[in-house]
Amino acid sequence: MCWHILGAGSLGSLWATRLARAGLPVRLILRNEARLAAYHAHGGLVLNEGGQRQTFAIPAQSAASAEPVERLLVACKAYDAERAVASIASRLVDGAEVLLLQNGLGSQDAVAAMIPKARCIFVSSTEGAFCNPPWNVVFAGQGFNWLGDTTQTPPPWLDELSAAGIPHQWTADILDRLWRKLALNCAINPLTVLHACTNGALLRQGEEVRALCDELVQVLNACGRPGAATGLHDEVNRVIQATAANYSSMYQDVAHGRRTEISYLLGYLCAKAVEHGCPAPELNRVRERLTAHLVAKGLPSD
Ligand code: NAD
Ligand code: KPL
Repeated sequence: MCWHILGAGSLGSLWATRLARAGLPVRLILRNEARLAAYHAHGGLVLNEGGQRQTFAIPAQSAASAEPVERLLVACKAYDAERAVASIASRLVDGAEVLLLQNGLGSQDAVAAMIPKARCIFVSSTEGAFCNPPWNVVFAGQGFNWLGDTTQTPPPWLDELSAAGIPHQWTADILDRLWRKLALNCAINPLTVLHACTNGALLRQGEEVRALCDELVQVLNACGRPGAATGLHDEVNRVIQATAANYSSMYQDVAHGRRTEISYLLGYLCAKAVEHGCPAPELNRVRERLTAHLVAKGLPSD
């Protein structure tokens, strides 16, 4: 069965090139004819891994193609996922498998509601990649991919991921994993933007980090996610230390003038806090400061 990849950016290209390298059938779905022409002019995707560059002439098509889609990896940003899936929804066969790679929460449910006949599988990824220049993906950080859905039954094709060297594990508690990553991102990323600093420099903002973690634990518990709340502050400190020299993904988005995924991180969390009657003054204050910061920079605040 063919892997269709919707969104040939950083993670989409990283998955596509590794699947293609393993000899698996892959098709890129690009937004429109202009993107398709640009891709064809480039002649394929380049994977840059450990200083080695390899080009893969992966077949591509635009969203307007009529080819049926049985297995789809959605590798767009959270704010683009719903519109991107809508653009190919009529091509999905009944029972199609749709892997959702988006960070944060909220976009997955929106996509799943739109395609009720598909099996939506959520992915939480800690791998790191960036594209520079376009169609050239740099594999920047080893990580892991947790996959899961509501049926709890692993799909039979996980061995294809093993063959492609994509580190992964099926998990029965994918939502806890997504909530946990959301909480880590909410504790670290906004502060790195507001203090204009590396993750490691947050060690000097210990009180602020602790206050956020305390509230995050309360919200996670109120939302029925105690598994994602356990030991959160310790893990946040471990991540800050382990990634001390790095700039968070949100810091990098802002630094490059790109839209952030704030609505699917702090925005989602603060909305859930309201829904569950859980006051979260610190989290709301940080969200407001971040929103003002984005507006001042001329960036979307949603
Ligand atoms: P990206 O911006 O590099 O790639 C997204 C791609 O989707 C772009 O090429 C864009 O043109 C394409 N796209 C947008 N709308 C489209 C449409 N309608 N049709 C077709 N293509 C469309 O983003 P990314 O860094 O790969 O991130 C994807 C998701 O993975 C995000 O939610 C991100 O937070 C998450 N993530 C990324 C990394 C990483 O290292 N890059 C790590 C972990 C998680
Ligand atoms: O995932 C991250 C990011 O930068 O988005 C870490 C390194 C965990 C910081 O929150």
